[in-house]
Amino acid sequence: MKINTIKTKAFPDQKPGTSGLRKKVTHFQQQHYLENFVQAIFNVASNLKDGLLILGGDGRYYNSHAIQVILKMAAANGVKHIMVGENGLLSTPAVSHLIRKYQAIGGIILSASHNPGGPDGDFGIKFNIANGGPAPTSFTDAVYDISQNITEYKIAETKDINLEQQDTCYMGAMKITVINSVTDYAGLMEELFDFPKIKSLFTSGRLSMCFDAMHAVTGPYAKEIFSKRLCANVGAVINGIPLEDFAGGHPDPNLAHATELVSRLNASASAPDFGAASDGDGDRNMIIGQNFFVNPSDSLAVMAANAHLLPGYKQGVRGVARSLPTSRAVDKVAESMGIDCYETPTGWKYFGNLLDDNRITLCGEESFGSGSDHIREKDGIWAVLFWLNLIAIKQQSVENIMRSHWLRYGRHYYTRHDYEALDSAQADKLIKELRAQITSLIGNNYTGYKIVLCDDFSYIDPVDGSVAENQGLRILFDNDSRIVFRLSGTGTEGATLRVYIERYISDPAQHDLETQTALSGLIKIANSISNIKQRFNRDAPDVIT
Ligand code: VG1
Ligand code: CO
Repeated sequence: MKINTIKTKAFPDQKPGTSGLRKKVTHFQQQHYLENFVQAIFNVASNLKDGLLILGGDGRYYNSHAIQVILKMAAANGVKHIMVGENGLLSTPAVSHLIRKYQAIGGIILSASHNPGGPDGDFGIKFNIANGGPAPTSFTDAVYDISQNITEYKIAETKDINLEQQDTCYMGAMKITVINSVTDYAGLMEELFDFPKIKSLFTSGRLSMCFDAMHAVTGPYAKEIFSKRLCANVGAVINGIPLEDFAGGHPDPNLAHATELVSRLNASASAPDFGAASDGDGDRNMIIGQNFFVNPSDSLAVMAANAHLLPGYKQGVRGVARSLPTSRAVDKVAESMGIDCYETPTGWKYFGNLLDDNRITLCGEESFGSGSDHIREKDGIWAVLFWLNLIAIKQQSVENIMRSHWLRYGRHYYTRHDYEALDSAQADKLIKELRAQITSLIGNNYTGYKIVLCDDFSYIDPVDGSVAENQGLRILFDNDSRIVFRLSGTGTEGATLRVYIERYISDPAQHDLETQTALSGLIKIANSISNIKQRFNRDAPDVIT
């Protein structure tokens, strides 16, 4: 096998964001762009030499091409063994599991998650380390540094590998195993949840479900787990065939994008009892009931309060964690259980140390992500199974489970307003100006709301002492309400400003308000503090979740 050393020049924009390097497909298609970044990964993860690498992606456009390139570069860089998903498919949680199960050195996941795909869509690449979790900032910074000084990369000159069937072959000295994308992951789920109990919900006709795979990676996982192993109703999985362009949609499981699922759940006559969706790479989840939406922050709180009822968590919950912008619903549960609740910056990588150090069992983010110590990623199908198992135990609807939770702990009304494709310089200026004035806001009074704390969130990791600064501007009011401003680290067009708004109401008589109405006072305050509408000449957010 011939190994070529190719001369290249650095690209200035290869700094990974919240979750890997994410750019337009056309950007990745520039000559050497993908190769430079992959070489930088191999340089930093030098222990991949003589070790195992897990490789797969969400099936979006450019996935197959990138996999062949990475295989050839891995062979040229001395990787000993690669396990790759059949047809190049592996969900993010499945990669995390495979890394742990087979003691791999790491994994490469090709995905831009919930961003649209296709030739004009987005592509992305993430690296996960030996614990199964996203590489920490120290690793991604090192990759970026190398990418800025790169002059050459190594690649084998050989033919493409057939990924269409499970098989073992060699590329030079490197072993390649094409594995079933689903089997190991489905096995793990069977260990955590009571499959016979969930199955009896379906076979006795007590529950029907609809899972929207959004033409992304979870289709094969959902069919194997929900339809085959749990015998769910006919039509339990929709949009279950992964497509390179996700049929033109955003594979983003929320009310704005999972519209087919939502209309099915709201069609009174024939509506299934339980609805769920996952994103491009299978790590996010949305849970809904008939005409009822479960806010992801609430979902985490419900999980924390009930995990001990489920087989995989019967030892109880050691502690919980949530990202800064996630509502504090889970804090209430932790408080009443007398366990620790950690507040971290946005992105799953910040949960890794807490999980490895056995400080937490469950963690989650407002962005439709929840997970546990079973792997080191958020996990969409896992969350769906968690809810199904809970329904089987409680014999209650999604709505009733949520309402009884509010009754006990109070309700956190919550919304996120996204302003997309803003001029980056203007968006940076807004954040800078807010940061400069933020402490002077303490004590300000708005009708019914008094500001008691304002800061730019910084986090000191309690396990390794690493520091993450400037993670979001937070404004806390005396009645437990909160506003957070931050810029997205996953967008590929200009800047996306996220405004997170939360209001806590314990009085059950007020648990039936429409969310945007309940939050209207705070929405006005957020705008008057930041002047978003005037600054960017926008009437309304682009996406409300
Ligand atoms: C977004 C979410 C964040 C999540 C990240 C990756 O990041 O807000 O909570 O961890 O996406 O999720 P940002 O920086 O755009 O706000 V995924 O499903 O893309 O791997
Ligand atoms: Co995702």
